Amino acid sequence: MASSAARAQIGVTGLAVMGSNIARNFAKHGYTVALHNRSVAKTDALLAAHGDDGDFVRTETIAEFVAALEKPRRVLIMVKAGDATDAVIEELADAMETGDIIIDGGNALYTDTIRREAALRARGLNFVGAGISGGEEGALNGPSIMPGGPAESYESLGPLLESIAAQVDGTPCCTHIGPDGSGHFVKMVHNGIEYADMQLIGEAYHLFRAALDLDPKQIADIFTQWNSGDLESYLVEITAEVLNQVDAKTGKPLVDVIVDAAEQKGTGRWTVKSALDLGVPVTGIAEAVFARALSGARGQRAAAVGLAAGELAAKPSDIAQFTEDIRQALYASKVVAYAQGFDQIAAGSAEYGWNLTPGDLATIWRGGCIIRARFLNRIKEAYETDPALPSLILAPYFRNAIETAIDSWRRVVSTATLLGIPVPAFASSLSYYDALRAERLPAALTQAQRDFFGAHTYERIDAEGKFHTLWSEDRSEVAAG
Ligand code: NBP
Repeated sequence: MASSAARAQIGVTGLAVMGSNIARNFAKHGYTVALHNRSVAKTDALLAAHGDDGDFVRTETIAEFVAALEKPRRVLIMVKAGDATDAVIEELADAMETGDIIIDGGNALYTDTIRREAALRARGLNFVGAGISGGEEGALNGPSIMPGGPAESYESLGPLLESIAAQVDGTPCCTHIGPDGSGHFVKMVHNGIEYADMQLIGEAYHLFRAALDLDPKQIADIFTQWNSGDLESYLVEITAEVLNQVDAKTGKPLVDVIVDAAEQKGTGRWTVKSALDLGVPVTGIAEAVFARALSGARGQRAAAVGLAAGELAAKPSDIAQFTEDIRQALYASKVVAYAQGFDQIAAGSAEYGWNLTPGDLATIWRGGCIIRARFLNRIKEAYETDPALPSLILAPYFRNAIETAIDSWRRVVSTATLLGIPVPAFASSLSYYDALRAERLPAALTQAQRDFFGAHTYERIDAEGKFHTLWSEDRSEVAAG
């Protein structure tokens, strides 16, 4: 620790778990880090516990904090998203100068980032909304970082962020995403995909228990085995660890003593709301968000226990075959969830004029973040081969993978249905796939109905233009103006 001459290369304000760990990560990489927190106690606690990690500058006020930084100043805000972020930005902006850079590393809603970037640009300041994934462990040892904002600011900021990010095959899991809110938008969709991935893993686990009567330890062994194949990923790895955990108090598997009501902080919901606005079907993510909501409706669920199940089928007798079916269903459904997430990113990019590069995202999600997976190498390759892929599902690798998985996928969804086991994400992903590949959809009927009650018109398969049937007259067809 040293005096507060203007020598710190980066400042971090907001020293709760995320901010502290990122500050330590910068310090471990040889940067001098100015520290600030609203309540000084957190700054001192960090210095007491980890002051030896590197060169820190302790500050108490925003004025001291800003004065401790080299120009152009770079300040990373790691406070609670929402009003707290606005309050901190306001205080900082008053103390900073033209050309300085304010980075918001919190989980901001991307529309807030768009608003903040425009307001700060008007004041001559660079604002970078940076999505950061990887939780506290990632923050300390290498997160995946998704910085948006002005490209010029990345010239000065990029090398710092890239050095503290996770590295995969020598490539940092950090790149400039695009203008204004694009970094937080992409982080939001990343979190949506994370919701879908977790839900799919949950459904696989539930099938093992309810359809095959396996216990958590046996299921942990299966996930461990899966983690050495195509499904290798952080979430599959930690699932095995979680399922192996025994509760010290009862001696039961920990998963059996945890209340089965999933909570959510909101980024999954944001993803679905944004997808609705953009008109992108992110069915896997939406099912995951709704599945958490349903699990949380504890009163309703308690009242509904014992409702008729109907006649249920016999459980699968070939455990090895059904285990393989579940693996294939998980993989195929995962491809759908990612395909939908990438569609949403493409739609957001078009809507806001961001010009995003999907392959870059697959590259920086390969390490550091919660959805890191072997599979992302394949997505990276798919977009490198064809940056304009209409859907990830159409990339040869994934097309073939689904072709291999399709029979298993159908067996899993139909077996689950016949056993009364809910698999909303597996089933909706399969329906999405079937709808995407269908030559005709019932949407023609929808259009006719809309024309019937609202004269909303329709297009014909054999003529240009819009048409309307005179439903309440002689039912002849007229060209619509
Ligand atoms: P929290 O989200 O719990 O925020 C606590 C920090 O915000 C403390 O430093 C607190 O200061 C500060 N703060 C608050 Br609350 N209100 C403030 C205000 N009005 N003015 C100034 N400071 C204020 O911390 P976290 O879990 O470390 O997360 C930080 C950010 O990173 C969040 O936006 C979060 O969404 C995001 N994020 C978290 C994770 C994760 O895994 N936890 C992952 C990725 C991103 P105080 O000490 O004085 O109360």
